[in-house]
Amino acid sequence: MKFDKELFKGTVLNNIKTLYRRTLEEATEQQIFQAVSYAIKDVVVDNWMATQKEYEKKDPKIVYYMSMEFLMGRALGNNLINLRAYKEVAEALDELGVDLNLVEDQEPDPALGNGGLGRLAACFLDSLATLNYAAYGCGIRYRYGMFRQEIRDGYQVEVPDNWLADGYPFELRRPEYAKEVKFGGWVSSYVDENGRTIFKQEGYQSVQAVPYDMPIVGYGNGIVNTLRIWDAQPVECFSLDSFDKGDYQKAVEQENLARNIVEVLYPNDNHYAGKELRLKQQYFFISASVQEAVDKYMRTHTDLHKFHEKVAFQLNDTHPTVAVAELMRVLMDDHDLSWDEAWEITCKTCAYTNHTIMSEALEKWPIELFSRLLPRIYQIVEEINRRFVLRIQQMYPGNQEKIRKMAIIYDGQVKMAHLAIVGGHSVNGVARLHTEILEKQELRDFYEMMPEKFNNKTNGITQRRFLLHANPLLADWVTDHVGDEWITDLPALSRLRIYADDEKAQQEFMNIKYQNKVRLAKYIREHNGIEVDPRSIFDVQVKRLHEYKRQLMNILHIMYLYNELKDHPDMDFYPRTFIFGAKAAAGYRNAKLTIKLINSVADVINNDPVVDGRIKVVFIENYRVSNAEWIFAAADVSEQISTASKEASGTGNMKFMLNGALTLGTMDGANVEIVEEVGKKNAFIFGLSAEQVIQYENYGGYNPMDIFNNDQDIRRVLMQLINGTYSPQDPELFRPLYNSLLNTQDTAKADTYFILADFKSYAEAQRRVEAAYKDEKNWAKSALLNVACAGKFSSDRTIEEYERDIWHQEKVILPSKP
Ligand code: 26W
Repeated sequence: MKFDKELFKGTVLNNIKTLYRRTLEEATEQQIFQAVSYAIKDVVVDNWMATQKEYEKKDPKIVYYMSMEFLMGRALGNNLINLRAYKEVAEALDELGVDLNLVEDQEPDPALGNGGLGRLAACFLDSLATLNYAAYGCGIRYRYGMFRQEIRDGYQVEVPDNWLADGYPFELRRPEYAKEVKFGGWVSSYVDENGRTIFKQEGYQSVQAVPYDMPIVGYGNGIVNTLRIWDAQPVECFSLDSFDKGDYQKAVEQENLARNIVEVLYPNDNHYAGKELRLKQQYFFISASVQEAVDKYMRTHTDLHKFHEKVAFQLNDTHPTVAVAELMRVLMDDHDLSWDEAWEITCKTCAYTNHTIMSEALEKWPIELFSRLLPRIYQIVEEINRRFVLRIQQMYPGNQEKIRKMAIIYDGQVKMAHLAIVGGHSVNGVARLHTEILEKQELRDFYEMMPEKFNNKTNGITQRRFLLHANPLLADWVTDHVGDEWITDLPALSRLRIYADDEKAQQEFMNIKYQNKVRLAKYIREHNGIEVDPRSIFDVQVKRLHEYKRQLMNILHIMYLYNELKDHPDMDFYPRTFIFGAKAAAGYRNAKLTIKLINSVADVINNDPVVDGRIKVVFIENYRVSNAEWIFAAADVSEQISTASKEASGTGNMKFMLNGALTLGTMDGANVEIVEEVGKKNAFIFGLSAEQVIQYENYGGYNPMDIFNNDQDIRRVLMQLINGTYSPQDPELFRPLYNSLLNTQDTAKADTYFILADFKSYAEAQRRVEAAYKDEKNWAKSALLNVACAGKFSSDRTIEEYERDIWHQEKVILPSKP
């Protein structure tokens, strides 16, 4: 971006004047944020129009990334980074006496996602734009995003996230692209003069889907793609007219439907709840997106048979899977294609990404609900199923078991994963191990029937946000040493290897880490009122709270360390700050209780004079993208301790690595590939392997009681869960956590995540961490090597693999690059 500083300053001042009738001195920080954002938007919109014009001219294939979640995080700083204008703008604002960091801090985090899957979608949009690919993100404009987490008396309290309260400067309403979406009613059919059966949905309720566009700025290439999120409006306000006709009831219902549908993001991560409104949300944004994709295609093409040459739908987990049936409906009912024609196009257009093997996450809609809400879609799914079952019978004659396991509709349920696999040409997992488990275990029957569809796409993250923006000190240091190619070519980081043994480099590197720890310590002081020592080891676990991620194992180990310190107050002990950040789904009892436990343990340990500050436990409230950036930059140890086989990939692990933290983890998800890149010596690996875990599971679990009875350290820690050590007012408070580990009635239900089985191995790995940190030079070397070896984990690499194997897009280069 050719940056005219004086012009920019003038625009900001003028924006404050026209938006608020104020001078800079009179404006609030929020008003300054708005004024600065509108000044930047002005530049972005020019590039946006130029990009879309070039797309019209070149007519490239377009990817539609369909996702119920986009965890974008703040846009202002990111847009400045990608416009390559961050430093200039910071300077210009400084001359006006304004601190860009404080301005950025005024932006609400658009948190239209839960965790990994939503953030991955955001990283992918960044990479697609940066790599010159024409793409849309398609999603929902939730009025309330991920709840804000407050901690009161150690408990999580959910507060609504009204992210639109002050107006969001980077969105653009596009009423001209509104679409009607129909729910309920019935399907009537008749045969027309050509002998074709025509289907018509009647007696339905509908809502108007109105898109809002957000610009997705590519890094330094002038490209601006679009995130299109749909708002819902009543089709028509109910009038006296409908009142007179007795349609009053229906009119009110339609208005309520529109109001409810986009009201709130479901805060469940990895847990299917089967809520009717959730299915409405899914069909709402998918129907609108599919209709628009077809309309857009038809504006410049005539032959729908070549649709898949110009359009790809990537389904982000099964949540958008009704797209398969909706595309069939639009092609057949609105555009007169035959079943076979429509089916071929649909299969060639759709592709599905699986993000979890947790069985409680599988979407299986009761046919009663599904057919009532989406009668025409249900008909189509039934026909897809009928034809698929015929195929199964042909391939495995007489094998009823195969039908039971593979049918799309079975047992009164519509199985969305099966629909996604059958209705697309590609199925991918998100890390090598995860894809192997899909092929060998979870989706084995499908893999045997159609192995050609299966492929792996190991996840990645965008270095623009998670290094360049999050960690400016390290970013500058890296650029000084190996140039700035890494910003768009992360493997270039490998040039840092030659500095791994360089003592000066090691010292500079550790000094940067120290400064980032000071920055985080300040944040913790301001937000938690806890004083932490930046010279201690920052040992961090930040991610959604889930039993399989084993935050419980982490805090139990801290309880064990505390016992050690109490027994041996003079023992050799390197000071450690344990940092947690995690939101629990609102209805997830054990997850919420684990948060309470962490805070209760923190209270006791942080205030015990015997500990004398050698252990600090901090729970960072309201973990989200914006504070994550500071946390990754400040971490020494990255806790990636899921039960092996359960974490599909993980992406936080990559963000830590890129910022020079060492992984303490199991051989799970992408940890396997991280260790492969950086070497076992530069990570701390422990615990059961995925294979061992699966073995146990297939043979009826294991008995944690054996461990409890034979290991006095573990026994003591578990007793402390139920003897009031951490809850003197209510010794029974943590009983449910204790029971989850030692359910004495049914061993198959005890410790399903193998916490006791892995505990000793984890404690031993933690001792290795401590020993390693004491050897400062070696630690610095390992940390530096982690950065140097992070090249593989850019989402740029991931996207190029999707391109090579699934999407096959051509790049669009703008004639006049900025
Ligand atoms: C139906 C409820 C529900 C909601 C969200 C089920 C499943 C989900 C997501 C698939 C959960 C999720 O975010 N999975 C994470 O996806 C990341 C990106 O691929 C992976 O890195 C994580 O390992 C995986 O847990």
